[in-house]
Amino acid sequence: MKRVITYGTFDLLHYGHINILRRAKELGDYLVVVVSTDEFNWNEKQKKCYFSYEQRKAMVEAIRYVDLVVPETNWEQKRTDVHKYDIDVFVMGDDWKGKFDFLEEEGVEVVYLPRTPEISTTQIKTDLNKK
Ligand code: C2G
Repeated sequence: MKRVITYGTFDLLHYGHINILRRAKELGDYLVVVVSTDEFNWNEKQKKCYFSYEQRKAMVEAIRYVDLVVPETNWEQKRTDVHKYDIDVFVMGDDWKGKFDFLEEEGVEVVYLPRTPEISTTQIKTDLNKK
């Protein structure tokens, strides 16, 4: 049983998110998705989510590739999460390339996957504001 983990906000869930979750699951048998809480998003990423953590959690849980959704409350938890959830592979989009290589020290394979171009939550909001 190869266990994969990935992190994100997943606000205004879109096909770019689905693409990375599908590819992350293809790297193993079990996918843990760590979704940023509202407080973490606001305090650490200056992101104001449209959907609350509970709403974003429910949507991510509904995705066929996802096996478990847990909260992300701080930047530091990755080092312990990979042991807590017995992770083999850590996956992020390549906008994070290099940022989490330290997790290899914890015996985890670190994989950065190409982002889906042209789509982002910011782009969706911008386009909707134009209408
Ligand atoms: N993503 C993607 N293609 C897009 C948009 C997003 O592949 N067009 C990927 C990102 O690279 C990331 C995941 O989808 O791996 C979630 O993206 P966000 O919800 O924007 O998450 P982010 O704000 O990057 O938070 O501790 C890590 C952070 O929680 C990551």
